[in-house]
Amino acid sequence: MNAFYPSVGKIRYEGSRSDNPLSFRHYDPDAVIAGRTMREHLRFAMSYWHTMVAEGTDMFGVGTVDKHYGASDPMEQARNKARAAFELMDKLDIDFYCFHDRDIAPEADNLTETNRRLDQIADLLAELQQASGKRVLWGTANLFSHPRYRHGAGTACTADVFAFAAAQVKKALELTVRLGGAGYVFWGGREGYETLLNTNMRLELDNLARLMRMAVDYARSIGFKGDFYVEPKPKEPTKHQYDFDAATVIGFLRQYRLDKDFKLNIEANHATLAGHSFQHELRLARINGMLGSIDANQGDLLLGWDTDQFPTNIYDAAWCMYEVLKGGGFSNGGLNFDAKARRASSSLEDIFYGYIAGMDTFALGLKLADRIIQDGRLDQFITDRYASWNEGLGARIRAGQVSLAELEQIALAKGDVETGSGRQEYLETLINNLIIG
Ligand code: XLS
Ligand code: CA
Ligand code: CA
Repeated sequence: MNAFYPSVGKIRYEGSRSDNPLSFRHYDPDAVIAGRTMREHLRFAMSYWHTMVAEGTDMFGVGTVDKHYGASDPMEQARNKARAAFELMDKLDIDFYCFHDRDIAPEADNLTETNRRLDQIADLLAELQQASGKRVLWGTANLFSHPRYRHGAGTACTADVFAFAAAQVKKALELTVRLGGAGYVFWGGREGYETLLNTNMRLELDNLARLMRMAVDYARSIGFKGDFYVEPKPKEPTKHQYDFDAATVIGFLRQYRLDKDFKLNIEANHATLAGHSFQHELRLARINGMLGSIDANQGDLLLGWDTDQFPTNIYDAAWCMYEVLKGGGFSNGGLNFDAKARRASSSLEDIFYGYIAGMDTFALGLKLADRIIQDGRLDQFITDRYASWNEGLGARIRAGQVSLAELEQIALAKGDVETGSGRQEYLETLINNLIIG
């Protein structure tokens, strides 16, 4: 397949000394690290919306990249888009893709025709998957672009809009199942509010949970065996989104007894928008048994919005893969590049440079995370720091055997206590030395 990206050949691993910019220097798919191949650890996915659809439009100007794929008819464009997607994944050796319903086929003026179009494109995608072995990491419904969702979808103020959203979720689930998807994402793009002056927050949250419960029940009834994810994001497009961050989403899922059915899809750029580090969000998800999948990208710390850049920060990638390895690795999840080339990066090759940068950054991140774990000094430091909780008083407190009054007696008897150094600078240097070598 060489129809849509004729100037780029297959990207191959050439090692870190290669000066070929269209090669991998770290991503060696079949190399084994910590008992699995890099391909199995990283489970890279292409985001259909950024890569195949978005043309670089921003609030100040039209697109800079032509994504018509040589066709003028919208359905022919959608078919070519699918073919181009598989050419790109083949050339980059990417095994998975993620899509919204509206990415793969254009919406018509009624739902019946829209769904017919989706089925037609799904036929083609199934054929392309069959021929290539590529798979769907997760599917989702776009419940935020159309004006009907301007007040929300699952949190809409009118029941009719809620019904439309439910119909779209049902169809997106059917597509995901049909294409063998390993996951299904809820990202609440308009599920939030602009002002409390017109908002019934209680009803909106209850309804969002209702939609999610219906989705789980229906998906399981049609044979979906994969994972459901909620993807936290604090704001943008709404001023305040209900799925603010990992902690908020975990609380929501527990409140509505959805915590056994959902994990989290953590996006790096959303973490920093929420005022957290990427690793903080991953850690919180992991220690709650809910680290499901990851949207690998990065923001720009000088800008306050979701820039969705291809990830190049080696430290962030290393800490991300550290959390993934500590969590036992991905099961149904993976690393989806929810990332786009900059608007000014407008040549055909630029998207390849973007993916190569992201894939190599995470391949290196995986190697470094493994190195940190194998080295063992960081983990040992933390174990030692909390050693007093494993015996004597600490062990008895953890076992719930000590009262507040008894603790007071212990403190009074001691008069005062000493505690050691946190040694942050020592640890930062240890990590630098492990990373830089
Ligand atoms: C937008 C989100 C979105 C989700 C899927 O900021 O990242 O792309 O990943 O709807
Ligand atoms: Ca995302
Ligand atoms: Ca984003």
